[in-house]
Amino acid sequence: MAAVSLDVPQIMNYIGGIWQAVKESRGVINPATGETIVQVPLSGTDSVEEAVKAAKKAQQDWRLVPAPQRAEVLYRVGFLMKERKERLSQLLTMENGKVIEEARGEVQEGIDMAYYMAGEGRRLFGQTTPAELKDKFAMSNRVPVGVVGLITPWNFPIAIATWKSFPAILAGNAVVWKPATETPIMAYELAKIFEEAGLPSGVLNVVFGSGSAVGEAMVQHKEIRVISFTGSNDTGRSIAEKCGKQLKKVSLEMGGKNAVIVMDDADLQLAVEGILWSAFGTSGQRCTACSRVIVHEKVKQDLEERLLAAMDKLTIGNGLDESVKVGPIINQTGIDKIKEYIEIGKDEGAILLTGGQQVIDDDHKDGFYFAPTLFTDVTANMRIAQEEIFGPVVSIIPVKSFDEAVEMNNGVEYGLSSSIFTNDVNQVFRAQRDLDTGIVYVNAGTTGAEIHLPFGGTKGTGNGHRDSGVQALDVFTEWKAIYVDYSGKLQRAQIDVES
Ligand code: UN1
Repeated sequence: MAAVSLDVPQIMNYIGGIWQAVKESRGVINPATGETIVQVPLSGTDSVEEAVKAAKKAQQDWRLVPAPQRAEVLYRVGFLMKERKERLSQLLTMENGKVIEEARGEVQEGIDMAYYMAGEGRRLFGQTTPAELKDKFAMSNRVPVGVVGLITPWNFPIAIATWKSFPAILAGNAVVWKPATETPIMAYELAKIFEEAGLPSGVLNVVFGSGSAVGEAMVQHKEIRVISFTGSNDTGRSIAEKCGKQLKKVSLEMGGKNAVIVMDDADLQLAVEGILWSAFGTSGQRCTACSRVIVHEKVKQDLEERLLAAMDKLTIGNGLDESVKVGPIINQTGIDKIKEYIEIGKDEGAILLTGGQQVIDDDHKDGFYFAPTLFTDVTANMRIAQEEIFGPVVSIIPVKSFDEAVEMNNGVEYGLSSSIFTNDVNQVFRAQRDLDTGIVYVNAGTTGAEIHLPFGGTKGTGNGHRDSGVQALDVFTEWKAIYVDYSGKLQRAQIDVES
């Protein structure tokens, strides 16, 4: 299956352009096989200190490099990623478990982001606007904030890293990045690509380690002026509190409890395909994964039967095998959390139609596999209808009308993604207006965001910021307003205005 291997036995930090080993490390497990594939450094706060120093120094020059030239580096990063797409994809499957087709999609998302953000090097638009006084010029533009801290998750170890690092670097910042310890290979490969693409030393610094050591040191560091985080709700909230005390800008991208709504006029077979792809792709370990199906009662039984038939055909296994549709869960802790929710669902009175178990037969016993699971007759207030499970578990919730479906969709603490299957144009337009999520799909599942649109959610999913899209630049820049008075005399705004 795997044709590629890492060219180092141990992953190293990348600080000030130098690859550095640290004393402590931990094994990284391939979730499909249980094998240790590489060692990841467990750095201390001293590494963060060093990375911030290197970043601060490098940023002084980097901010003065014209943005179109900064963009050249990103174009080269994109080319190199494209050249290595297959290698990166296989390594991604090995460390994260997602099936190879999805891994290729994720790497492509990073390539897209490189080209898109590189294009921003010739835009980075500000505004010019009339001034209220004669012989006076007014404009605004974006300036980098300085040193920014990125904390990225294991479920999209390369795409999310590109969503954050590319706009940060393009805008003239220097970066200190803590990737998830479960998936350091993508970070190592991306840092190597940046190095080969000619990024000046110190503009990107990668420090591997735990959230409690490295993450905490980044959040508390005075010189890091922005933290951009994707991960769990609890960690995000705690980061926000700490950043709030320091008046540090923080961008949070957290959980979801995303629903597919299936109306009674929907193309049911299409809905089944959309649900399958968005619920069981990445084994449900996406912030955007569908974990609720809100279905009109008239088509509930039909939909259930079709879903069960389709789920029966899903092959579970090592994602490097092209025929496998559902890969492993990231680790045993992930499995345990899913198991806990299965019990909660049963206790709450939901009906388990299929799945609900870890897969531990001879072919799967060394990895961490969980059977695609379908609950039905779930009601709004059950915990399985409210809380993020991060696994291949879907709850069917019957409703009687469009209005009830919208209310059900919105009645959760999260607001990342939603979807509706219907052929009624009036329902389509009402849905896109009324579904309280940052992303809405019509006649498609809840996953598949494209990188040139803003990615993020309402309510408990985040704190109002967006990853990717041109909006990502708002996280990594400050707005500066500039007034040039060429009248040769003192002109006082608001006072010397002729009326
Ligand atoms: C995530 O789940 O954290 O829209 C990111 C999607 C992908 C990105 C998901 N393009 O599902």
